[in-house]
Amino acid sequence: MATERTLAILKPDCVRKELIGEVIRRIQEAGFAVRALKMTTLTKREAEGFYAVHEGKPFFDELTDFMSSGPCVPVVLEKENAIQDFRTLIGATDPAEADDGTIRSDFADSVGQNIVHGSDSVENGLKEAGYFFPEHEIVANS
Ligand code: 3AN
Repeated sequence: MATERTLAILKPDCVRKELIGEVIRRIQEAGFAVRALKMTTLTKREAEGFYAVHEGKPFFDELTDFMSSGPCVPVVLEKENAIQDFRTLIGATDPAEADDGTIRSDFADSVGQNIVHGSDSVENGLKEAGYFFPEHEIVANS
């Protein structure tokens, strides 16, 4: 299996609930290597750029308001099969449908405020990591 890159974002609700450490602990325990990490507050425009694929959807304004409502923590992760394995670790978008023991099932309040983002394809993992980090800020080994 190939090593893949995924971009996680610990969303503003994760930061507000003081769950940064707990979520990163679960991510590392599941075997993901942390290659880059920072805390940043997105402007509304930056949130709109990141979620451009959802432009025009009814929840776009709510989503980008929320994502720019406070600090978030983007994290570049690598692992074999990272895209699928990360989505399994976080659970379904709607926490009410997420499997028991997943991050969203344990900590998320709603489909809009669901603690963590994960890339949905290998192509988007690379693209989304580049949205937050130039390649020279992504370490090769940890
Ligand atoms: P995922 O993050 O699980 O890949 P997507 O790509 O379907 O989910 O949705 C992108 C983001 O948009 C989600 N993280 C979620 O917070 C938000 N979102 C999706 N559906 C809704 C909705 N019905 N109402 C509010 N926010 C939503």
